[in-house]
Amino acid sequence: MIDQISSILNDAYLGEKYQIATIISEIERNDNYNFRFALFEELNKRGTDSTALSIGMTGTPGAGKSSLLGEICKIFLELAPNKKMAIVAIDPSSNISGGSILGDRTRVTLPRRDNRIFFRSQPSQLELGGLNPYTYHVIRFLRYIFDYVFIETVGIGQNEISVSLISDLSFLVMQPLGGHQVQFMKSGIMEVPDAFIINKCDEESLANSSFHMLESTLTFLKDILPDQTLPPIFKTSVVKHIGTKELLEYILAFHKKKDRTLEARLQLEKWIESEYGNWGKRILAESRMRGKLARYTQKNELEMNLSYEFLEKEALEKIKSHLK
Ligand SMILES: Nc1nc2c(ncn2[C@@H]2O[C@H](COP(=O)(O)OP(=O)(O)OP(=O)(O)O)[C@@H](O)[C@H]2O)c(=O)[nH]1
Ligand SMILES: [Mg+2]
Repeated sequence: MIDQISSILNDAYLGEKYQIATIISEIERNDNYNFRFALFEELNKRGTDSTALSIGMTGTPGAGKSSLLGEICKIFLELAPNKKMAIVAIDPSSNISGGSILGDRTRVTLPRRDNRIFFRSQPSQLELGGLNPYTYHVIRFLRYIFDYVFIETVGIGQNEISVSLISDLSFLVMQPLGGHQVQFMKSGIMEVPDAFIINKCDEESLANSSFHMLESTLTFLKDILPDQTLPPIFKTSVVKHIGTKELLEYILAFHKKKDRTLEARLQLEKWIESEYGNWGKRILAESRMRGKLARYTQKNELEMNLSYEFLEKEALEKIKSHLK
């Protein structure tokens, strides 16, 4: 597989779905280090992922995240003629089988044949707060190939945080008068989403009352919001095609990219913690303090992307030497 990366990537850049899926399947394998190393080395030779935008769409089950994304795809093809977008939908794992329980794909029709759109579904793993351990690498890969990478997840507590870590822009999707505002406040994650979407605003009166309810909740909490400014609230209806164009225009005009260096470091830390617990995290922190890993943070962005795998290797060696 590794010796074919270059030719597979040629097709992937053209939006060939089979080849993109082949690469993702390799990334999702357990023992994927060598493949990833070669893959990101090759990707970095060809370009950067720093211009791509990753967008998180989180919300309670049934809020209409998939429907919205389906609608966004259609408008995207018209509104952004030279751009490409991918969607990664993360399904909650079934407690029983560990498999995926959502029938998402039957409900939402995407313009699948178009090479500018790519869709992928990933089963989540509950112990990691809903995100598959390989989600980060999949998103990282897709950001090289696509201009916009959407991540759909069900919001059940910690999920929002995991998703926001790999999103440049994160939305919380709600239903009108769902009482989510209160739940949301209770879970103490008020500062996480960058913007809100109230979907199913099929009727104007319902839309407006929900809008005002959310707005007053946010106004009340304004002082603790990151910039102390109110995040935007979008009112949408997929059924009546209301507000979805404005939503996509907002996304297309959004240029603030998060620091990919910081993102990589946080993801590595998260991974080390899940594999080796606090002990592993401590070793990682100690070796960084000693300057061993400092060069990681000093590299420029292009080299940076490549060096997640370098850093991972270094961290593992460090940990293994402590195990001896
Ligand atoms: N009335 C109305 N129904 C909608 C709207 N958007 C979605 N729905 C319906 O809401 C239901 C759930 O929609 P989905 O798009 O599957 O919601 P989801 O948030 O992706 O759900 P999960 O992936 O299961 O968490 C479906 O029956 C949709 O047809 C809308 O704007 N108005
Ligand atoms: Mg869905």
